[in-house]
Amino acid sequence: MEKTFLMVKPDGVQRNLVGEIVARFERKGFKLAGAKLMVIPSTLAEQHYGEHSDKPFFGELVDFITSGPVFAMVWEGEEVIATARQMMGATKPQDAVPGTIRGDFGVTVGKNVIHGSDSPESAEREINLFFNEDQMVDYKKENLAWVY
Ligand code: RTP
Ligand code: MG
Repeated sequence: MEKTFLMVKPDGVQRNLVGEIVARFERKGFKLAGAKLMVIPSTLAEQHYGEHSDKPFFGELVDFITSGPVFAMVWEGEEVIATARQMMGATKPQDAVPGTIRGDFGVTVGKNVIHGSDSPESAEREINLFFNEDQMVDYKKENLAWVY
């Protein structure tokens, strides 16, 4: 099953949005495969955002993402990579449609609450950067016959 890397950014953690964001992916029907609260070391931040290393905002981006705890997650499900990007909304909050996470909570492009892998290649790369195999859990959702 497809997996993606999602992360509540430092602004989202500061604004108490971890539960709200986790709840959206749970309600959608995706499965949480790994999660941890962590402060990203700058070497990891530079690797994670390596594709932006020549952009003028790179320094700011690395400073921000390392400025406080993030909530890093692996989510699993059919087409989870593209679907999570839809649920996140556009990078710039002014372009993000209401109902999306960034549309509902994002304030500025630099503080846009959530990160999500943008392709299968990024997802594999980012999951491997942030999670060891033993930090992810492979399990089945039960058939909840005892809920009535
Ligand atoms: P992310 O990687 O964080 O999930 O965001 P994204 O794919 O929607 O956007 P991306 O193009 O990968 O940009 C990464 C992050 O860099 C910041 N950014 N700042 N000042 C600017 O013009 C600017 N442009 C991008 C944003 O925080 C964006 O999420
Ligand atoms: Mg990106």
